Amino acid sequence: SKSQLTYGARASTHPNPLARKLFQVAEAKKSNVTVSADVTSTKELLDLADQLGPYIAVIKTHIDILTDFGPQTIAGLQALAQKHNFLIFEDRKFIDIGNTVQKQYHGGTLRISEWAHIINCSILPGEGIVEALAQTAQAMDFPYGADRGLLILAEMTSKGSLATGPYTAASVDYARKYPSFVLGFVSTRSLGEVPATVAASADEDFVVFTTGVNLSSTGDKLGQQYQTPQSAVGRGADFIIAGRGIYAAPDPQEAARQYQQQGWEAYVARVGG
Ligand code: 6AU
Repeated sequence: SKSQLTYGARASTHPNPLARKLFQVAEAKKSNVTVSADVTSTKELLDLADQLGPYIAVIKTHIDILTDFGPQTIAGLQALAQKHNFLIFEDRKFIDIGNTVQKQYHGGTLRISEWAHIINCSILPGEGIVEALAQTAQAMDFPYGADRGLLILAEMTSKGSLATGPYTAASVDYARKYPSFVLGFVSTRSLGEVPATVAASADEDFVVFTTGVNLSSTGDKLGQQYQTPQSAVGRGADFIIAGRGIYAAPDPQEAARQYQQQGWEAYVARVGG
């Protein structure tokens, strides 16, 4: 695995342009934090994005939980992404037949393909979901098509998750089959050791996003299970995703700074700085 290398080194050699951009942003801002901005109004979302922008590499949205989604949501988010140099990840978790996910990804009410650099999907439907989403991204006109990427939801953080074993191994197989669109995984660890069927190529460098990161809690009442930034990065996370640990803190900006610092220190330790 390439997880011993610096983000800068991975940015200069990665075959995928969006992965290069991710690593460049991380390096430039000294942040591997993705904030999961799970708020329910456009104002709250944009306020958070503006406040936390300096400390994060990526903002993760659940755009369908907003009560007032509209063109101003997207315009605002894009302007702040420019202002603060972060990327946008819509956590839509596509999970359907190819024909349906293409319509959910491109067009519709949410127009996700137009503004989300990163999306994710479950592979429960099989390989076709990855192929369908890749087709849609690749058919888009410049500048969109060039910087769109997918994270495969290879594991889940919730108690009793069924995303294990053969499901996780198939996630690695599909990532290897669609390297120009699949950036990597949402998983709790690096998946290099998973017994996949498709062999790794020499330049393989999947990006690992690990969620369920929280400094002050071990879980919630609905089965969420947390680990710390240190633990996540030690297990292979390249980007740590924190939601309530940041946005529900008494001072979200201070919390973001703390996750940034801890995530970065853990990364520096991993690459032997
Ligand atoms: O830090 P939290 O618990 O407030 O929020 C965690 C965020 C939520 C979940 O929808 C999401 O991460 N998530 C995911 C993702 C990102 O795909 C997968 C998973 O296994 N667990 C999880 O919590 O927005």
